Amino acid sequence: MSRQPGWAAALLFPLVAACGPSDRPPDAVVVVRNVHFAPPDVTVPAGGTVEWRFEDGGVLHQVVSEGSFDSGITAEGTYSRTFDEPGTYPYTCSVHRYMTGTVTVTVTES
Ligand SMILES: [Cu+2]
Repeated sequence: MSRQPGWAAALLFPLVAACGPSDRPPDAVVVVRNVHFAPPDVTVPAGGTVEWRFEDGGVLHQVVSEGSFDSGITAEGTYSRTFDEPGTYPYTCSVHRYMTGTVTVTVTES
């Protein structure tokens, strides 16, 4: 008689590994490059996440929407925000006021 206790670990490990918070991809990605948001306008469902990636060779930028969200001034890395409330969220860069974009959050059917 032989027992194989290893099967349970083999089954469970991929599930656990898939549950890490960083493994869920954002619903929209905005690349900050060439003093521009690309794309400037994104749409996500309610509960969706937008990720901004600062890839402008050290140029400082800030993603800020008054009263809603604020990445802080940064030159690199990423900033993510989850939008639970449907609506339109215009944002800008405090360093370059002509940099503007919009996040539109749509109502999801339940
Ligand atoms: Cu900027």
